[in-house]
Amino acid sequence: MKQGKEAIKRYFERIKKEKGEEFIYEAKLTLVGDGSAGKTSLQVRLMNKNASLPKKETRTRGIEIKDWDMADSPRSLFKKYLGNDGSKQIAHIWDFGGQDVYFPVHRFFLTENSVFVLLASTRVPQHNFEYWIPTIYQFGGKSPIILGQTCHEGNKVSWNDIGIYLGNSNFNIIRAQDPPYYQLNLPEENEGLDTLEQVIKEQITKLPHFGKGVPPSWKQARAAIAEERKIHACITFVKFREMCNEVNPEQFVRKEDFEDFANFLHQLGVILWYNKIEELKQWVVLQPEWALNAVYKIIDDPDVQETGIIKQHDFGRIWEDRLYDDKHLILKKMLEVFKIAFPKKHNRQDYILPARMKSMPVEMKWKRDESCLRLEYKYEFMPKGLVNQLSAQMSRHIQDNSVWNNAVNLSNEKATAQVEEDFYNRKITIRAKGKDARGLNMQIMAELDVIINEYRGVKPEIIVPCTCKKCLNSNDPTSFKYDKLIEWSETKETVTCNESDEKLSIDSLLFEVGLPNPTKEKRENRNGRKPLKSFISYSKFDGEETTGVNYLEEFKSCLTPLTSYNNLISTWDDTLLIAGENWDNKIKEELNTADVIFVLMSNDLLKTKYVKETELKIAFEREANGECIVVPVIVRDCGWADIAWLGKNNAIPRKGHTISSWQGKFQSKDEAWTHVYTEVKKMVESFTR
Ligand SMILES: Nc1nc2c(ncn2[C@@H]2O[C@H](COP(=O)(O)OP(=O)(O)OP(=O)(O)O)[C@@H](O)[C@H]2O)c(=O)[nH]1
Ligand SMILES: [Mg+2]
Repeated sequence: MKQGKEAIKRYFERIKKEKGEEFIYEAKLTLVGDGSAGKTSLQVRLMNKNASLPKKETRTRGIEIKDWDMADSPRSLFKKYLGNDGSKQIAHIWDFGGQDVYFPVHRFFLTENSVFVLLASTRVPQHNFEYWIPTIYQFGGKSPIILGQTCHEGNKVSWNDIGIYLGNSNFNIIRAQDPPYYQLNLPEENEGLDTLEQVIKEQITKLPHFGKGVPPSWKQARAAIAEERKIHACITFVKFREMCNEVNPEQFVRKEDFEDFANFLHQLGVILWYNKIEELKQWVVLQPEWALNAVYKIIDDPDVQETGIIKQHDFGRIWEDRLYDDKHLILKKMLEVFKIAFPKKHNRQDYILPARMKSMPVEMKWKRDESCLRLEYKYEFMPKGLVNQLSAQMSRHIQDNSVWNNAVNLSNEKATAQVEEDFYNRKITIRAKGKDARGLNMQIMAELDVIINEYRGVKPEIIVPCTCKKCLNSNDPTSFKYDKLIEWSETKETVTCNESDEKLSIDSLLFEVGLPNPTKEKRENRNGRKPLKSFISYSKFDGEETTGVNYLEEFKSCLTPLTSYNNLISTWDDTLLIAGENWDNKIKEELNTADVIFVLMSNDLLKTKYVKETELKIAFEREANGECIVVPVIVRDCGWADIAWLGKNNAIPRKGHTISSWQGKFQSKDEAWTHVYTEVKKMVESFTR
């Protein structure tokens, strides 16, 4: 949000500086829906009303991106929305194969600020919107979704079950009048096409970047990129910078000048640039089809399909085309980062492609087992392939190649676990046994949390099965919702099993599976004291985008045992500001009520005006009055100690050491953070005593 605001500010500065603006009318139109839904048919007819439709047997393999000049269409309803400055008005139509083996690739190319058309055919009874709509929302955010029904043999069908999506304000579904979706019958003289085309165009004009003025230098650089992409599919970010700089050396100077422009092109659907992904941000893909089709080639390869394994020599064979010369590394990184495939544990040259693996055979499924811990995650909307992503994330722990497209067996020295996805019942079951079953369970839950956090609005309900004697041997045990157990634990200690009438301790039920019990932690919190309140002062320039490390998040994670586990201290920083809140007031309020003020020290922090004049000023005034303590945490090298009123404070980690240059002083960066943790813990304990 903050980054967004900064980017907008820079955008206006640029236009002012360059004394004028030019217009780029380009947008990304993404066609989605199951195989044979009619996506390619819509794409060809939008571009040419008389084009012949694809034959039934022709499936789109991989992805096709076509540039549709929207103003060129004879019945164009489009010109009326635009002033005509002679620019072309292009929608980059992304049309991809809808078969479900391709599903893992979606997170790769569904992006924000695109118009989505979601099609389903009346030929099949299922529209599969329970997958598509949340998936679009997860990666496309509030992008508009237009629902289209392709009427097979003219059959119109009532979709009575879509109220749940229309009623959910997260999903930006564009409603037709009645029915609330658009019906199409292209073979019958393009029935419904005009209306759909008009809605698509209306939505494109409403996209935030469409037809907005851009600095003239961007238009020049856009043209240079168009030329370059004719020659190269993928270039380094360094080369991208050089190109922009060559086009206009005065306007492309700072890091942000290149990054803002690259982000803009990514949203237009012109390039792929994954700026938030460390391993990929050094590359700019000028031809998105090149990267996506390289991945599709792997998925579609008959040998790989057979085994689900990509052998080292398969890469050479599948990507033998000169197009892929010297780009194998980045393509493999893409497979890994998007968790489509991952290296094998003992032979890291070979990769596993879970989407092409077989389902878990019945005999491999764990039987009910007394010593087995069990836990279920239930979803209202479940993203596909969560367990595949977990397999990728925890590949080091996969037990003897026991990985399937819907399940995985994981192990550490002291325990084994089986994680199974039941997509149709929207649940994931984790079972664990062995000496440290609880520990392994906790590890799996933590990894699943990381994966789920990448999906907007997906929050599973955690179900804890009853562990009374009767339920342990039953196929249908009583189960308790985790949230309910927490709620009950505030007023009572036990729950009763409906089946056996046995009483079970809530604390033990949760402890056994490794789930936290915040109520218990609160209860146990020494002397019932309230947790200390802390404020974190930091610079946003010490974040991922500029330094490659998010110091604020790393600091907060190192405090987790003190914060979320033991409730001894709480933290506040300005990422917790709510949209619309008066930020200046709120920051001052938090500063004035904090017991501890942490200052994540760096040159960027010291030079921030607001930090100097407000945050540090209040912090040291309050400290001088004995109202709080100020703790400098030195994240990056800087001369903080020479500032008189700062230098007298004891800083962490050890004097003279910083997190950014931990080498030589600590074994690892983790050790540096552990040192910070220990010092903060000592400080908290001295308060509590
Ligand atoms: N009756 C009818 N048939 C259509 C319509 N649109 C497409 N079809 C037919 O449906 C079949 C599949 O259409 P495609 O456009 O290839 O479907 P797709 O969604 O691109 O499929 P994949 O590429 O496999 O994902 C073709 O035989 C089309 O002629 C329509 O509006 N009405
Ligand atoms: Mg197609």
